[in-house]
Amino acid sequence: MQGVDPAWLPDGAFRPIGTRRTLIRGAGPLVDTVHGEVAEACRRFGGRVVRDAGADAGADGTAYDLVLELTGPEGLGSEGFTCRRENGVTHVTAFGQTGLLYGLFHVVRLGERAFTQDRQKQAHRPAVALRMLDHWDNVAVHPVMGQVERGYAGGSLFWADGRARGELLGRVRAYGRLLAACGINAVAVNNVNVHAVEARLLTDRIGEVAAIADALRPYGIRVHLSVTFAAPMVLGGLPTADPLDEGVRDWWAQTTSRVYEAIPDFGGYVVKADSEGQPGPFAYGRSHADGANMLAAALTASDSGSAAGPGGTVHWRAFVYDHRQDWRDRTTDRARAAYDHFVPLDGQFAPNAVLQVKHGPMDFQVREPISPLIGAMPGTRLAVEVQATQEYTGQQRHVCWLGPMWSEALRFRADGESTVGELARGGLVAVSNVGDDPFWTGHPLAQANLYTFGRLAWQPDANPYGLLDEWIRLTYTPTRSEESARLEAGVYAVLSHSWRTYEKYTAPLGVGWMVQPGHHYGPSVDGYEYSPWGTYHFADRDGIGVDRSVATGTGFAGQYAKPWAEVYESPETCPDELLLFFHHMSYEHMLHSGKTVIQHIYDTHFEGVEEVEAALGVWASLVDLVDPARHARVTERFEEQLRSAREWRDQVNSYFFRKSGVADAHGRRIY
Ligand code: GCV
Repeated sequence: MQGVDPAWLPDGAFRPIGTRRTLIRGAGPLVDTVHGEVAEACRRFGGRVVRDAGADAGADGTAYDLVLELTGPEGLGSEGFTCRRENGVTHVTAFGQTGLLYGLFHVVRLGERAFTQDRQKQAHRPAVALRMLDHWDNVAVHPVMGQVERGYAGGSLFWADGRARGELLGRVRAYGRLLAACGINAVAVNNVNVHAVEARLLTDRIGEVAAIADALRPYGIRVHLSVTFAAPMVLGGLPTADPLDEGVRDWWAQTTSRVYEAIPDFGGYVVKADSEGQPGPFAYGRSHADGANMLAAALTASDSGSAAGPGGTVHWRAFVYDHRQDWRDRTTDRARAAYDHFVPLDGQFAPNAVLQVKHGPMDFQVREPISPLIGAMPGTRLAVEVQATQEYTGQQRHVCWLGPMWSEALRFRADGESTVGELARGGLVAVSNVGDDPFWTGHPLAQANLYTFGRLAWQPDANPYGLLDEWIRLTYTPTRSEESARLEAGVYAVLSHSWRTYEKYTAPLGVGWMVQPGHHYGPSVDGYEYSPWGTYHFADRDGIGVDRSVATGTGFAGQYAKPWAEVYESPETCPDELLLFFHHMSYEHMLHSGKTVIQHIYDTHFEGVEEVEAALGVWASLVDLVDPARHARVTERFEEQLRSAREWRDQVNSYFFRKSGVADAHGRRIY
């Protein structure tokens, strides 16, 4: 696609396939997609592809290098596949068409190795069935939040100034291709804050959603829609949106059935209710299970008989808290809210209702503990939500690769036994970081977050650093050269530690929220201290942090199962990086690291800036190896990152020096 960065699917990644002979066996629209991919690669590189729906592989006497075929069930579901290489043939089999597509992209990832090393038959299937991106895209430009809420990659791929971007449907298809190549299979096309224009996507504007679904379907991606709970009133003219009212239930059932007429494989609804001003069931004295189950029933009724496979699902967000808190009120703790609201409802949600939970109890800060809801609702399907768009992690102006953070969250064992697959039975969801920017993600290196998310959703216990290597190789060095090793090592050095670096120069030890209010970019230590948002650090002359212990604080630590409740309850056992999330500590308190809290703050802030300087140096040294436009874009972003990191360092260090009066042990410059 002209002028658009190929990201992790550059032409060169298809060379090993495109120079060889491939046989494709099977029929169906996604097999057509597979064929189209291979044919295009052969056109470019001179190989050959044969489409054969009947005969045995090789029966025509041709020696094939690659055979991709649909076969009978092997217990791998519609998305799984097997791959083996023997007697000079690489063989991919799948029961479902989507599995065959994923098998093709697996071969692309292997590159030359797919054709040079024998391998025993290996089965691959996703650990999590739903691997989804939520776009916070508005149809009409919102006066405060703009076209894309918390979007840092230009405009929306789907919408502009109140209309669907029909001219970009080719790009939407290319987006679907990128997503399939990292394993993502669902996209919600509009913001969870559903404003007046966006509400109509559900009814008279559903055709625009159907056009997006058509563009994504060839890559195995189903669309979902964010809807407003008040839709029966704002769209249907009913006097109420009470989920137990028969008229309201009928309205949802009929509306949903029209959605399925337009989009037979529609994925379902995403709902933000009773949250940050969005309407919800509380207004009618109903529970969130009542609300979710009403929509689940509408989706079940409408989907019965559809050939689309698993039915529609309602993704009901658990991000419910009081955003009009009085900062003087020390009894309310926002971190507790989701657990307090939802755990009593465990077991009451319909089978096709999924509770979508942010991975931390607050809101995508650079460091949070895992949400105590995860693992506490065994009778409910949960989806875990992470944020690829870097709202609180540098807004795609800073390099901040979030793979290790997500991996830590996904590896967390609430009770020491359950597995990620069980915890995320309802799926893994990321808020998308993509827009109409030529590099897709504004900062070209932020593509690594999207790729890593997709691959982790497929295999949550994968080593994130291995996935980073994979992304670098595909994106930067699909065709090996003498300089490949230098280029790969350089990009790896810039990205691999970048989350920790970002953490070092921003809010310390899990306390969070020291950002500029509203847009959330750049430092403001007291920016949220006297606000209604429930986001405080309580720094005074003696210490800092929020006491969330059971013994003397808000009791939040007690929401965890053992052993975590005990680990977090005491400053003696609480991990350093979360200490100020759980406890109010004196500046002179000695951390496990052997440093005091205040010295840790000074040291990490100086180190963070030094690490950005070093990363910028590494990036500069790659100038001869990286495409000039990509190199220039990253350099420009790095300059801003360095400016901003210095601002963070100086504001945070000066603030705590002035509060505490404790000098830096190394006598460095603090203002
Ligand atoms: C879409 C945070 C963000 C909001 C976002 C909200 C949510 O509060 O700042 O922009 O709204 O999370 O997840 O619903």
